[in-house]
Amino acid sequence: MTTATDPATGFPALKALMARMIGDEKHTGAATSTLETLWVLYEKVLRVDPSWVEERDRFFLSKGHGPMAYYAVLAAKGFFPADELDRFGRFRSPLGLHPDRLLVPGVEISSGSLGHGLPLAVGTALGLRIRGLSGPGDPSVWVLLGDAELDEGSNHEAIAFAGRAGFGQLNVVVIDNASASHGWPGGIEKRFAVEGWATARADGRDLAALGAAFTEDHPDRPRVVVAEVEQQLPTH
Ligand SMILES: Cc1ncc(C[n+]2csc(CCOP(=O)(O)OP(=O)(O)O)c2C)c(N)n1
Ligand SMILES: [Mg+2]
Repeated sequence: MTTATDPATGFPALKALMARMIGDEKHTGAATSTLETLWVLYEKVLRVDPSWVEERDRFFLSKGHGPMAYYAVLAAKGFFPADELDRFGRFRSPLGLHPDRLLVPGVEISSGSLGHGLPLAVGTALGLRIRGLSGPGDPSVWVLLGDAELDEGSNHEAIAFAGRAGFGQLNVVVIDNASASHGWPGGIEKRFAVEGWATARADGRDLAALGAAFTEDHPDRPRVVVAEVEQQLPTH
């Protein structure tokens, strides 16, 4: 029997972990928009744990501003002690306002400057293929982008190349909170589809819907899932 005082586990436990991060964080909206997606990825999809073996799946948080949900999920999954969350953003804390791959266990790329995660992921998929690691059971590569991040032109070269190269290992999640000022509203999937990607849209707050969307097979082409959440007006 559980009581009201038992500590929460699983997704509900993230709330308490998020609450430990306080201070001058400008991007709380951006951080919380990724919570369900990150949880489903780390709980159900990514083959990654603190042992950090070479055969692990790769996850790149490209939208590096507002990393609180990322840190909460990494702590929940044992990459570092949850006590670190109490020093989030403080002097000499490894948990900076943008993730640093040299300081935070479990972080594959340093990010914060938008527009780099997808090109890096495409290069990683190419590298895995060259090494003969692009068959069934070989590492998958996942990237999380923001809708307004697609305003960065670097993404569009990467989308075109990945589609043409048919990287079935590559998976993108775009968190769509209708914050972009350049791209056509509602047009995110079309920009990927025209380059040969498989596409899907899911409710970004629905754990089961995200789980189903993230586990669809796409052996010969990359896939994007647009995870739709409530609108967040741009903070920049
Ligand atoms: C190269 C670059 N240009 C500008 C910024 C400033 N910036 C920080 S957050 C942001 C908006 C990003 O929007 P989106 O990717 O949709 O994420 P959201 O805040 O909606 O979660 C911008 C432009 C940046 N971090 N990097
Ligand atoms: Mg956005």
